[in-house]
Amino acid sequence: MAPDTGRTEERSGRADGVRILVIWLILSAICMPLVWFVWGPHLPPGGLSDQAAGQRFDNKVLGTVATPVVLLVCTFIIYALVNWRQDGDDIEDGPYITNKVRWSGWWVGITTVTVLCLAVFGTYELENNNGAGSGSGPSPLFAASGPYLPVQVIAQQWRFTFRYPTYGGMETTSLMIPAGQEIQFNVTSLDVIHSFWAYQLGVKADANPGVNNVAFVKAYHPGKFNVMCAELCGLWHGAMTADGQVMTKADFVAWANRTEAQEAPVTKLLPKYSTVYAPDETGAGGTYYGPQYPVNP
Ligand SMILES: [Cu+2]
Repeated sequence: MAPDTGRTEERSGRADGVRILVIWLILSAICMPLVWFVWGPHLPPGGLSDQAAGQRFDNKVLGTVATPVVLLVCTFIIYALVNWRQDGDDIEDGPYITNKVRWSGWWVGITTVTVLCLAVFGTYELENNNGAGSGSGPSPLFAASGPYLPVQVIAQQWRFTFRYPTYGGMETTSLMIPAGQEIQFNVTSLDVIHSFWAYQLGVKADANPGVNNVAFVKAYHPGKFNVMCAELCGLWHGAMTADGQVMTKADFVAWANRTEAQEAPVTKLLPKYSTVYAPDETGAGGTYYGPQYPVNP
């Protein structure tokens, strides 16, 4: 009797396996296109810039690859709950599964290849994003070509300010950029480590004191975006936000010229524009703003 039972169990086990496989394949065939075509266009961070669109593509790829993995786990769990429930109070452990070397091999092999491919894909996409996510320092591996507008992002506890070296080195508290033009962000800090995160632009770059971290972005069309700090930097880290706006080129030039003239009396009190600021060297009185400025509470 014993050998017969074993063979019957093996046959029914195989039938279960085939059923799980078929359910999984059907669900994957339905859900993968849904993730790519229906959910994909709504994935963050949106499509305001070249870099944001690139990150949305990455999220679509990762989401679509993750779908069959999630479905396999869910299918197996639900199938087991429905079909292999043990009735009654006498609950015992099932038989141990041993000597399934081939299955273990497939499992380890497929998951290893998947993870390694995603690691290569992710690293390439991060670097190929013009420094918008890789934090490559002053010279990103892939830099934007063509003329670009340099904008400096200065982080400090707990505020971002923005300097425009081509507009007299003026400093503003909101980040304005023109659409349709490459922008070169030069990100630095005056004190601790912060992280400049312009969410809808798809730019996140660490702001380190004494380092010029360069990231490029090209916005497609006018629109608003949020700037926030993405590195826990002290008590008011959560309040370290700024407004951002993409303007048409003409509007931007008009705004920049107007602001440069307006701010001229203040700009001349600032340290000379530099890619990094060491308090002792460039900041009057040992601070960026100098003793003539009131200290913020
Ligand atoms: Cu911060």
